[in-house]
Amino acid sequence: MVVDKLIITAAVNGAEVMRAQTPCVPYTPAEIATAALQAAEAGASIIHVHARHPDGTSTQDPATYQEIIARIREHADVIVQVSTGGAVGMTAEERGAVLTLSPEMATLSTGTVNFGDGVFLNPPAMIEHFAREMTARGVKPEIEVFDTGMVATALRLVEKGVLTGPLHFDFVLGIPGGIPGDLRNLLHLVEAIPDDCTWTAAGIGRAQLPIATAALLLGGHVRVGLEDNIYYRRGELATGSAQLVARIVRLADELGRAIASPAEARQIIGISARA
Ligand code: KMH
Ligand code: ZN
Repeated sequence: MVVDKLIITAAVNGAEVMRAQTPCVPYTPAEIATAALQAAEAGASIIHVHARHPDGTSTQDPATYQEIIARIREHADVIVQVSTGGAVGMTAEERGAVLTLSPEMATLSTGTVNFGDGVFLNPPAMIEHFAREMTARGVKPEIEVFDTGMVATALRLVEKGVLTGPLHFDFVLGIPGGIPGDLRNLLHLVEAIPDDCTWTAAGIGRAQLPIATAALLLGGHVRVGLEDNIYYRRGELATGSAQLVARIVRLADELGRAIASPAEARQIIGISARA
């Protein structure tokens, strides 16, 4: 098995984690950029971001995303991956507005799933609309998989010519309502995708470290960060996403996986080099 260098994605804030849970979650574009740059310095080559209002509530306002991207890219050549997932309850119009920026990369969830007490709604027409928009604008999608059927839906979009393969997947395990964060489930998802696809894995909460370690061993890539897990270990809050990235870098080093630079990450997942 030829194993690629390791792409680490830092999911620095998400839509749900609030200051009441951890003082370290960034809200403003300046705070998000600081967290992103610290994560990039620690070894992340992709930064997954959600825009927030200054009070921490979620927004999909393109101008806020534009400021976040500009602040990050001013200092680092990292891949900034915006969210089209937004927050539970947002309309398709709100969620998709960020694609008008033609970002380098964006998430694409390919199915509806219960999400804690809410429903993360992704009906087929919405998925296809976001997919077509990404293809038309040259945006690299990361297929967010919260449950098994979402793999097949994404592959059908390739068959239909709406998306161009090979796809890059993010297997998110451990959301209450989605596929549980257990290693057999990760293996099942990995075996469900074609060999030429790439994948990363994000374990939620206490599933983060075991899922990340398994992904390292299986030749996949890893996502960590405060969006998915606010603890460094049981009872000890992480100081930020960079601390969680740094732990993955150390584990990868012990396991013989070199870390991909942003340029190498672009090559591995098939993003054309930036001008
Ligand atoms: N906030 C979740 C409802 C994504 O970024 O694309 C959806 C989410 C997925 O976080
Ligand atoms: Zn997200």
